[in-house]
Amino acid sequence: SSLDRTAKAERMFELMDGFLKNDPVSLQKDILDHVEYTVARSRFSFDDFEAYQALSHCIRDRLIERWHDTQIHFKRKDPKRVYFLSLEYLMGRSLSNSIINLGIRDQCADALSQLGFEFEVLAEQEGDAALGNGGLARLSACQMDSLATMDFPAWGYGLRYQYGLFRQVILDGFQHEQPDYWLNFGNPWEIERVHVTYPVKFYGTVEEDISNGEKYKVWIPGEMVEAVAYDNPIPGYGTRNTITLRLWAAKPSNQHDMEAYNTGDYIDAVVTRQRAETISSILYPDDRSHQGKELRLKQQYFFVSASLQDIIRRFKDGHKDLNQFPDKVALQLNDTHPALAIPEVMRILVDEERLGWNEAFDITCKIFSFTTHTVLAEALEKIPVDLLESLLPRHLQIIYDINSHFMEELKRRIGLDYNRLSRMSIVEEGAVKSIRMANLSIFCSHTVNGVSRLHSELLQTRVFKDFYEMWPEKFQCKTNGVTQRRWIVVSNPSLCALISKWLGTESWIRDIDLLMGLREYAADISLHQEWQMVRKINKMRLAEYIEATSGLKVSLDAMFDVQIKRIHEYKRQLLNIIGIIHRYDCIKNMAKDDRKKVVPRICIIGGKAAPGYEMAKKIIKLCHAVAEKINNDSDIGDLLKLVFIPDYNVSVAEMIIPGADLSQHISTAGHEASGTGCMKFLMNGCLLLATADGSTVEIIEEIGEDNMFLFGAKVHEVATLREKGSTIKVPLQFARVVRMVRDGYFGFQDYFQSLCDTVEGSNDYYLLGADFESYLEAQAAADKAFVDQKKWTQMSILSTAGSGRFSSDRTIQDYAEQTWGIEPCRCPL
Ligand code: AZC
Repeated sequence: SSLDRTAKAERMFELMDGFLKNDPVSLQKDILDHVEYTVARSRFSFDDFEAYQALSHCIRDRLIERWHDTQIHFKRKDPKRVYFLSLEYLMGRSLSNSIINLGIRDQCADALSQLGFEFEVLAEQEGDAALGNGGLARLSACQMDSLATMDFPAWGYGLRYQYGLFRQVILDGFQHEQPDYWLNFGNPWEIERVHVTYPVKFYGTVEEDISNGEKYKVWIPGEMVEAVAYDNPIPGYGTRNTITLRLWAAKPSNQHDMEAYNTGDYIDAVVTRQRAETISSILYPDDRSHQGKELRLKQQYFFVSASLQDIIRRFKDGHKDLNQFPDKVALQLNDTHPALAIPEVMRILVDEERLGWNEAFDITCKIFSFTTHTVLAEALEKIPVDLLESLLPRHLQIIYDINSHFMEELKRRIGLDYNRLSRMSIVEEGAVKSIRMANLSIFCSHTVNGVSRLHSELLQTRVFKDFYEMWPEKFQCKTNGVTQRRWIVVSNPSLCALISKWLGTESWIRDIDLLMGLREYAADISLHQEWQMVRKINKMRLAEYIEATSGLKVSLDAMFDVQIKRIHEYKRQLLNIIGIIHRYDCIKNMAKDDRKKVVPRICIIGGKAAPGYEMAKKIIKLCHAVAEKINNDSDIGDLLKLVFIPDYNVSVAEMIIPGADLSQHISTAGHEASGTGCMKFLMNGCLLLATADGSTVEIIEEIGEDNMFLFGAKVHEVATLREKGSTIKVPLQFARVVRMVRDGYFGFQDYFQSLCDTVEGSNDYYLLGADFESYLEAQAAADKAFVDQKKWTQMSILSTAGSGRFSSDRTIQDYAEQTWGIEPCRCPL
């Protein structure tokens, strides 16, 4: 009986001696217990890594308590839930973030120092969880933090890749990729759920059956794989709420070919079984072009199928009527990667639950919302029909059915405009017949959004114009944001303390709008002094890192000028490098006296290139070749240095961003959907040198054009410039620098020719030449401002003060109200 159960639970709780305690002595005891029983080391001799492991388990225990309470609370309250479906999460490290969100940083530091360890040193032992490529994946991680902090009943779903994003190793200036087997040393932040498993089916045939006089389709699969859940607790800040990021791993299925075992080849059968695990073994490292790979499609469906089985099981535990599904469930598609969830929901509703087609489709369209993260046409996923037909035959039929439904509706509304019909169709005819996942997602979602205002407008006026004209009410904008917990509190503790001191409260960590309060003190001399001191400490940390990784000693008085992000032609790292060569050339040709006026710069570049992206790899090599020349030129001394920081990832970003004076966000206008790096720099008081692209347009509105260095063609000018092609006036200095590279000034003459080709004449698609003059002007303005440290510091304070709108808390609030229709569900303390 339930009374018995309550009594039993109470007795157990008594035995547990209540919840774990967070005073330093209790923490010490727990850490030592884990040294002994979990890590199995002697409590008299354990090293930093073992101490990190023990501490992590001690924190994990505390996360689990809150997480249990949260799940019980959600179950009891049964609110509408949001399920965030994303194939990528860039979580980085978990220890510091967890301790801060649990509110026990100081207690942990005390406990450790009494045991003879330093918290910072242990935190450095942790490797990054890099289950994603770039912006999209880090955004998912920031949004999970906000969902937890703001008490939303949310679940994240993803894949537990055994190999995360490759490690970048630089040899002789070239990028090499090495596998990231991140689970090598165990992962204390996940909990394996051996009993939460679902079968996932592939291949096979579709047959027809009749029951109760009605025909229906049955999918007879040819292969079966098991999905096992790994739960990663995500703690909120300033709340007991701790939500779940559930990642699926593939395991061989037990039902799998019993036949083989019976008929003989035991070894072969085991080896085949083992192959099932490859589905979740590796993250695809190209962030925007993975068309037509079977394994990728398998990953997508594996992920979608397991997640939906889990979601439906949870729904059915308490609800019978599937018509209530949309009242209880919101499914968020993070880009088109999980879009197979649409035909999968239809398949479940129609084939398994036996709902009528229209009823099922009505439910489907009420639950999905779709975010797109790009404007690049090549990033819009297409799945070859052949591939889909063999792997997921029933899904292909359903997609065709959806499309004919769609085409009928379109014809009713626009008539027989065949051009338009074929543009909008979910099925693309052509050399390779394929399925347009974006079109499917738009048609079947109740809302579609871009990730900045500019991007959302471009979706409406260009990328998805046809759709916007039909369903303007579907289109929304959700400007991205980043979490201040990780990007200030964890990564910049000195700035965090300073902000709290001047605002007289720590509440801004949950209520970011309070940062605006700093504006009042933007001209205050004593704040200036403290602000500069904090910046200096962070620059020192970065300088030490540079020296450790590259051997280069850099002066703290120089301007630290940073560009860190994936290497892409549209992001124009090449413009940065050409600018650096130009600066070098100018200094070389300067009279001794003039050199005194040069503002010394440390140019820092970091980022990975997709392994198959040749131009991006050449850009990395050029950066190294130029650095080699400049850094060894005694004539230049401290006036200019160029550093490439290898293996850029989340934890490297946490160290670089607080130490940057200036950061560059210089994509050709109309190409960066939003950009989130700029928001992290802004929060940390780093000044931006940027084009009016993506979210920088909104940053300008918040801090004013005077507080940043803006340059370059605007979106509406880009098309005209491109039309002009080779008749654009390109500054002589630009041509001169490109010539230097072509002529072998930096060596590797042959290798760089094709790179130079991309920026000359009508080839210069990203308009480096056209924007060059304006770029140099912005750089000169930055130099000028840097000399006036009072002015610079004021701009820096105003940047932080104006960054509130770019917190992911704001983004999530907007999604909750305008897209998902969910409300907070706060677990009592
Ligand atoms: C990125 C966009 O390039 C970036 O501008 C944006 O800030 C970020 O998403 C988050 O919305 N896109 C990706 O990382 N990947 C793809 C496939 O677009």
